[in-house]
Amino acid sequence: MRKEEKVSFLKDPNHVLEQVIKNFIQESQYNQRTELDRGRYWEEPLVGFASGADPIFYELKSIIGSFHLTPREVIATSLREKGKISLLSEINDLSVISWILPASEDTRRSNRMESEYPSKFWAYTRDYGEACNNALRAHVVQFLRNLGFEAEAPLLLPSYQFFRDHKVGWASLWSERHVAYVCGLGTFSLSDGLITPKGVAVRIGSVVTTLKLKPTDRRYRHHKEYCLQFRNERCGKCRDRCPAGAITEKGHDKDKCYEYIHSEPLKAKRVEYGLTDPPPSCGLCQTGVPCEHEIPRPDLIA
Ligand code: B12
Ligand code: SF4
Ligand code: SF4
Repeated sequence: MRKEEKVSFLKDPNHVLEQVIKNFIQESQYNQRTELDRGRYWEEPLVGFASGADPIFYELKSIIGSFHLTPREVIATSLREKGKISLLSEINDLSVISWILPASEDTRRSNRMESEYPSKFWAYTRDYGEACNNALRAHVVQFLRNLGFEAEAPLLLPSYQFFRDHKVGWASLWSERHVAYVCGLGTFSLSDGLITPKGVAVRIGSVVTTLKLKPTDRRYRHHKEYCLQFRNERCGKCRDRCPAGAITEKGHDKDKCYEYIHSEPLKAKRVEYGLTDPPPSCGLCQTGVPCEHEIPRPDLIA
């Protein structure tokens, strides 16, 4: 980075980081759907920030479980894995960067037309679109490290894992939906999906850093505020879309969802699509619903 660029970065690091993330999605080969056609996996991202000391990160230890890492624990794990844990006592400021990658219009349209299996575009987005998300995580980390800050993408830590917890069921050491919620990017829903201003048909990424950043305002007062069902609007379209019966008035049954997306017919479908050892996908509850690509309004219920 040239001297003038560094000065502009230090003046408004939030803006520069937002541009770094948007430029990556605009320009990176990883976002080209070359495996299928000339399309793109992701549309322009949304970016949000939080202070690493935001009290919600500590509340997540009770909302999710004591295993859920705070931003400080992420940096401590990162330093420990690099044999540099002695540096931890020198660290005061911590911030979290979160981004939303909205699925492209044609991917959403194709999945909207399905009622049993994910469309080919959706299944490829789960594989190659997430590989693009991983490349973006590594890119943001490297950008910050080159400027002399500590930075880590929790999902790239060798010790990162997801598992079935006895209290909350399927969970992980770092929930990117909860982190995006803290960064002002959206709220949860009846289907469990995070509804953002670009809808629910998205994937999420995040990085923790020692750079001080201005937190994004949270424009909601309840963690399910954007979902019509929780605004007394009676929607439940995601429930009708789920082929596994995993969504009811009570919410999302993670075990039923997990079993369905790991079932033999879905595996066979992915093989038919040409994906050899693919991670599972479905996302029917995230397409063909009023929250698909925006914060839903009551008049969007068909
Ligand atoms: C485990 C996992 C699963 C499990 C369980 C999902 C779940 N509900 O947690 C299974 C296998 C079922 C699954 C399925 C899918 N997944 Co998944 N999965 C994950 C993973 C690896 C970890 C999630 C986690 O840690 N959850 C923690 C638990 C505790 O969260 P929870 O139970 O939903 O939380 C509830 C409570 O905490 C509650 N809550 C109660 N009180 C309070 C108070 C406050 C203040 C707050 C904030 C919340 C809160 O709110 C939540 C909703 O009720 C993440 C990647 C990651 N590391 O984040 C991806 C992730 C959640 N999956 C994702 C996707 C896209 C999918 C699928 C569409 C599959 C696909 N790709 O086609 C389906 C969708 C299922 C659905 N309806 O949500 C995306 C989510 C996108 C979005 N818009 O939300 C993620 C974030 C991956 C990514 N990096 O983008 N997944
Ligand atoms: S489809 Fe309706 S009920 Fe389901 S998450 Fe979206 S807004 Fe909420
Ligand atoms: S991902 Fe599929 S199985 Fe899981 S809740 Fe959504 S529609 Fe149902």
